Amino acid sequence: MRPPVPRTAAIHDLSGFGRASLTVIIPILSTMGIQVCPLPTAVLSTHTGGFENYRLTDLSDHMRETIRHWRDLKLRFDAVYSGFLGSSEQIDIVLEFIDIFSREEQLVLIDPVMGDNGAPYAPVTPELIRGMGRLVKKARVITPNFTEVCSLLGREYTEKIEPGELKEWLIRLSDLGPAIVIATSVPLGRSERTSAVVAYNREDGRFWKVDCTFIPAYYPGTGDAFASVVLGSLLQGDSLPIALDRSVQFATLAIKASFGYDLPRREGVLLERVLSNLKAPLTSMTYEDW
Ligand code: PXL
Repeated sequence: MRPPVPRTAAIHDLSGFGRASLTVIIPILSTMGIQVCPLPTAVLSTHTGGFENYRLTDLSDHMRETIRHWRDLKLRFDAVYSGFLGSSEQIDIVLEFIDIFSREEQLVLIDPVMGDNGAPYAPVTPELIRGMGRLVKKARVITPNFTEVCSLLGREYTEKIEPGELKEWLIRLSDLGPAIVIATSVPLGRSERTSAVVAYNREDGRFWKVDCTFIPAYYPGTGDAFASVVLGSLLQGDSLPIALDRSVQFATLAIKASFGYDLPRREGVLLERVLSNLKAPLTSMTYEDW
């Protein structure tokens, strides 16, 4: 019998302080009615965005053992969702995971977490960046930010991109494997104060765009929140543009709920204040068929 609650494996790190990765992903997906089975890639004292001297323990061996145990248990997953990896050797572990647990109709979402604002995150190596290029081939959906789009295509980061060129880039990423490519923080730049989420679906050849309000603040973990809402929404049966709208609206609300307080940005958004909004119906649709 199909379980009444969709189940996802979540292959991300567990950062003890700072609201990123699993500490964001689990509450969001649980609130959206999705069972999350974490396969932690690394345990960190804090995430790496704005904290120095963080401690990172790579969990590659534990991941391999967990995969064996879950295979023996014959666990089934409606989705496989991966993000920040603790080292480049974990690319092959995630590929093995996808091979072993693949099922028809399974949603494989890879968030190729590597960097932001034109720079790689501190522990991200050139090998990991190359490996991410192999991993995204196995995904149905990928959710790179614009910095990660540039990395995956082997291009220099640019601060502005024209619509025609962006569309070509998304098609090239999709040609690598994923049917759906969702790029965030895209500097389409009618003004410096806006960015957009743009998605391409190879299956119907359509592009979608949602403009994002510019808030002059960067909070770690918002990419994890965004991708989690995309996954939860698609698993609930939403269309791609509705999933995009829900994700942008939730991430924007989370940032706005935090911005008015004089709190260190590195502590992340006040997720606990906004989680219940995930249960509310969308009040407006802002997507464009582009
Ligand atoms: O939010 C992405 C992310 C995930 N995991 C770790 C990070 C970051 C971003 O800084 O440092 C450990």
